[in-house]
Amino acid sequence: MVSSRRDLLKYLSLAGAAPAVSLAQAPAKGPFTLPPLPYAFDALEPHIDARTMEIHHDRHHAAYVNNLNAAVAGHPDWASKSITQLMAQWQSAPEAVRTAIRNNGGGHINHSFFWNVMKKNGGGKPSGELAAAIDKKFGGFDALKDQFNKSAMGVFGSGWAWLIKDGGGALSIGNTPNQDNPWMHGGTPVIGIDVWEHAYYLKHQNKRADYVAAWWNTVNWDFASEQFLKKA
Ligand code: MN3
Repeated sequence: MVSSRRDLLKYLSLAGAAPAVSLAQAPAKGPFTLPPLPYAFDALEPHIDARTMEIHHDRHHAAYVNNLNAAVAGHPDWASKSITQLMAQWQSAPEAVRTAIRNNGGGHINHSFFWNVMKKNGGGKPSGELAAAIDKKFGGFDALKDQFNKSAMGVFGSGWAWLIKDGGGALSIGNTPNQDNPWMHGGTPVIGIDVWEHAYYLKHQNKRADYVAAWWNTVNWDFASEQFLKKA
């Protein structure tokens, strides 16, 4: 039992561990890098709190990047692929690193997308061609929200809910477990929400529905429209 700080330092020293543990992630060494958050940590307040954003970006996303770089180290053919190529091809990765590429590559691309699908003073409604496509497919924005919320609430454990454009341009709503994502299945996400508890627990504890409801106030519909209009 370690009973004091001095004992702890002695214990860590004896165990060969570094006595000072920095909470900040070391810069990634490898082909993949952590993109900066495109706004301040507190930009999404009060809907998503600054502390959650800081931990989520600086630690969780950083860890996915570091672990992805570690996974492709020693596999130059995989280290040279883009993140979307990794997602499309992960099942043919060497068995020793396949799961690491799936989970950490997924974590990297999902979070890179997630930061951009939110913005300060976001929310409101989609417009233009995206709004027209949503009306046609779902019968209106409220119906889309209802179906998307059900999908987000239907994730058992950790995962994501998405509005997806498939290769033929059709919209659909679906969810994925863990860090799996539409890029793995040939789709393009239009919007997506992280429903891992780390995305909301500090502010909303176990109340995922409250977080999902708050999240709609952050959506960057301009970014969503760009994704929808992208040529496959
Ligand atoms: Mn997350």
